[in-house]
Amino acid sequence: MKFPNDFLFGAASASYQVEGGWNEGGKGVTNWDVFSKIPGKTFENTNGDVAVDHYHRYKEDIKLMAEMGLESYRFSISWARIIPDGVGEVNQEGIEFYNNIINECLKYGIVPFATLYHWDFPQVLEEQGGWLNKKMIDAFAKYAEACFKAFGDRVKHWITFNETINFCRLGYIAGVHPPGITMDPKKYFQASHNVFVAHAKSVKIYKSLRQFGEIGITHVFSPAYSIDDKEENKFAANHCNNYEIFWYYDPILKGEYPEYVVKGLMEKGLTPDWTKEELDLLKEAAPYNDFMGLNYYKPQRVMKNIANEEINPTRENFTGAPGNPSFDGVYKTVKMADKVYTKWGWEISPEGFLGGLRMLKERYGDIKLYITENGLGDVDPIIEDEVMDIPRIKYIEEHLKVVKKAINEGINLKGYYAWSVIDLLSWLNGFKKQYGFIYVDHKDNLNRKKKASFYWYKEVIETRGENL
Ligand code: BGP
Repeated sequence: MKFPNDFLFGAASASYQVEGGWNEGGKGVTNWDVFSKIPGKTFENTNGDVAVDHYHRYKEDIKLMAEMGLESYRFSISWARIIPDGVGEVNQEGIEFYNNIINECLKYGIVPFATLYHWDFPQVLEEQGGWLNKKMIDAFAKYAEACFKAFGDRVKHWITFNETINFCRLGYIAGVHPPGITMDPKKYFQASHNVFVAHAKSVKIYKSLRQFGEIGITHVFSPAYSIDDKEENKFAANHCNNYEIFWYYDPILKGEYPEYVVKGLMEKGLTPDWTKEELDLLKEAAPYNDFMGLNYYKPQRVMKNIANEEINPTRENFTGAPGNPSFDGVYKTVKMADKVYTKWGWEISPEGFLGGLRMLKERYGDIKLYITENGLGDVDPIIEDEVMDIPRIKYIEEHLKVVKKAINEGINLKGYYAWSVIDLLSWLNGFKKQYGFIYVDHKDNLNRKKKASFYWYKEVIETRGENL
């Protein structure tokens, strides 16, 4: 079977991780510009000041994407380039930069898929409380509207937020992302609620502009599985899915929070400060949300937290490997002897992917889905000057097979975006952890080079996945 003609083969990036040009083009300072410069916060104290210099090399990069046959490029817009101080005037130079990106894509027939918020935002807003301050809701909606108006004639696919669970959990529980607050579940739930309201507001604005494109959100998709058949572990996995999936997906797709979590939060005194208007807005906007973007890398193997271990919030403990108890101490994630893991301890499990997709279909029906990220973080071998990223090819191949199978089962999947189109800056793992189809030589002028996976993906796209 070939993938359907309206299925998009894409690849992704995010502004802070590729652009650089951190103080150019009238851009404001972001939370990440500040946070990454605090010693010890990132691996080898890397930051995005230059990243892979996409800001200056976007033409070369998009030309390579076109050569690979890429059908769609998912990139993010940096809020601080568009509205440098968060709430004031629109910066024309910023608009021009993304106009250039978009137009360059369109020149080659590449469909631009834009994310409005992939974690970097104006530092001045962070200093006013960031996502804990309800002012952020209107500030975000205003920024979103400016983007719709500037780019909406050509951009027909919009993602409001990338991975709310990650910037909230890592920002308010683990403290390893800005604003660097540790173990404050009250703030964690408040921040996520404020984000959902900002999403709902932006969806409504987008629809009111009648630009006839689609808008959705991208979430982490790490379905939880019990390590065995013991009731207590099955309970733990279900608890995990409620707190880590349904809490995030329900308000977007059903317009209300999962009862199980709402009850739990009430008992623990963690209910966000929410108004009836906000809850009504979630309900009102839900039917207008066009799709859900899924970032799938790995499932979670979960068991009851028997030893009552406590979270140890260090950067090393929060780069995605199992071994952490949940914020409420109910469950923990574990590494299992019979599973396969990447160099960074992320489980490789195409089956876990399929199982998760089936779970979503059961709960949310035929909602349109895009895989907005999926890929292998690795240290790629260079053999006789060629980047032989064979494990990446294998990883993507196995996951694309799942996508095909899911489509055959009637799951409404409309596109696949590999993470990442080019090697880029990993938030906490520096440049060591590579994901791209295109290699960037940090020892030689950031020169680009096609990897083995580049040629492989090109062939997959050309044949529309027929041989998978
Ligand atoms: C997702 C983010 C991406 C990217 C990816 C890989 O959570 O949306 O921006 O970073 O994970 O993560 P890492 O770089 O930690 O391996």
